[in-house]
Amino acid sequence: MSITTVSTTPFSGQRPGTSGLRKKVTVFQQAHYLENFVQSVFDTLGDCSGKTLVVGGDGRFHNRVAVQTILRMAAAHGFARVLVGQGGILSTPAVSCVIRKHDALGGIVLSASHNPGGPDGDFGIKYNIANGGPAPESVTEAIYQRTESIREYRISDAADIDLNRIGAYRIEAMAVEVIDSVADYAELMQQLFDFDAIRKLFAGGFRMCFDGMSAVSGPYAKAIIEGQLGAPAGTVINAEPLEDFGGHHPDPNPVNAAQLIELMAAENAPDFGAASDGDGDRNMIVGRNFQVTPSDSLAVLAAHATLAPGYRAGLKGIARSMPTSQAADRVAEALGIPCFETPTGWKFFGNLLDAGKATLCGEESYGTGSDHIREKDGLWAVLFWLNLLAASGKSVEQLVSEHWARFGRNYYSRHDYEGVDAKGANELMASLRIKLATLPGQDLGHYVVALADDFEYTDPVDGSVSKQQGVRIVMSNGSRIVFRLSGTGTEGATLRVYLERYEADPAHHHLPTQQALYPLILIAEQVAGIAGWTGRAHPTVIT
Ligand code: G16
Repeated sequence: MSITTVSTTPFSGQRPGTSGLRKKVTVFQQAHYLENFVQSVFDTLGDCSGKTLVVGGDGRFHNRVAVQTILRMAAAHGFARVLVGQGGILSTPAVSCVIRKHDALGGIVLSASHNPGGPDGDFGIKYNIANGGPAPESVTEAIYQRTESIREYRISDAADIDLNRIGAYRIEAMAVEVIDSVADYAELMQQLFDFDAIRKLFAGGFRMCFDGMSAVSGPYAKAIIEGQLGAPAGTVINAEPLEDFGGHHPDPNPVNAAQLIELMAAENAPDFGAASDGDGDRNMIVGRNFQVTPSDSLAVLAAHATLAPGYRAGLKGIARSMPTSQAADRVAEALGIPCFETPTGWKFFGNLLDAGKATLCGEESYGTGSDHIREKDGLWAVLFWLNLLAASGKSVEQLVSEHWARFGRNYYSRHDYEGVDAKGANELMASLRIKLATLPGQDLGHYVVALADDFEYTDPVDGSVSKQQGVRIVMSNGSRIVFRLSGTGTEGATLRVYLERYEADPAHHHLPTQQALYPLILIAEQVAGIAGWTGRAHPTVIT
């Protein structure tokens, strides 16, 4: 074994987006592309002697190749030890859990999350810091700057290690431990939730369907839900992680998890349905013929959190991304705790969690989590719901309807215009920004604009400022329209339009969502000229 220094030249565009660097697999397959980025991460970290690194991914195509390369480079950089998931597999929440439990310096997550996989699909890489969470912008920006000037990287010529076999290996002076992908994570879940109560629920005939979407959550859900909680075999469907996710889009929303939605709407449907995404950090919650929005899910979990053993002491605060509905704000107000509004991106929650300012966090994009780790956590949210169902004896629909009756309902929907021309999308945003100053006080339909701005966030812990995080038009009654461009797509641009209407009166809580939001949908088109700028008369995905 020996370490060589390889000359290279920078690739343009290696700036991490909302969640790491995401590109087509074919881009990552170019010689030196992955190596340049990994060396830039290591150079940003500096001396890593004596330190531990965690490496794992969602099992998508290119995962194993990338893991072996990273191991050889970590050895060349002088890490003392790397913990890698068996088969190269670790869900994103599991990486966060393992980093924290084993006091690692950080971890590398290989995933493009909910983006499709396979040779023509997407791949991604993200660095997480010692708290287990995604690196903050100061770090990702330093990594990016490094990619712009990189001239060489260092790599060992060691042979591949056997990722399938749990055990200890060595590359150069570095120890490699192939670990059970599930064990540490499952142990943490047992500390947070009442497994006995959930076991009794299943023993009493409660039926559930968990859709692993042929992605990374399957092994975790099988081990915990079927193995430890005693749900019957077959409760977890699409349980085996496949390199191309079976050709499906591993995004747990009603459009992509159509099989689950159909099952939950059928006669004799299970009591509870759930799905997770490519890397296991997102979740969708479904009752019998009843879909729960991620924003409502966060609010319901917050309102009942003390039913779960890990949260019995109560919540310190709640944090949500700006476009997420304000349902959680009402719960925070009732509990007398703060509610923080952050830009989109889980990395913005890290400081709040580390500082003990927030306990639960959530995003409209099917992400929910807490201070148990520093990533959103799909299976955690599902277990939390199971705990609530077991402790309350109520159905999903009952819990949510009662919640609306108490707090009012925030009708909510996101309209995505995927893969549109980037120039048109940027011009749409620019023209909206120009209009902002003229909007307050204007009558739009039945609404009056109270506030129109481009969301800017000052982190209450470190004072860092993030600008241009989404254009929001807030009406005098709290209803809102938010426009922003996705930071996770790999083709053209994706325009996201977020619509929210508050309804206090329980007599109006059961309208179809798109109907309830129709006046706001018309205003969004009127103000932004979406069809004109994007050439699309309709969104590609509505969630
Ligand atoms: C990532 C981020 C989330 C964000 C989501 C959508 O999720 O971690 O915080 O809400 O992308 O971001 P955008 O609207 O910019 O596409 P994931 O699950 O893809 O890692």
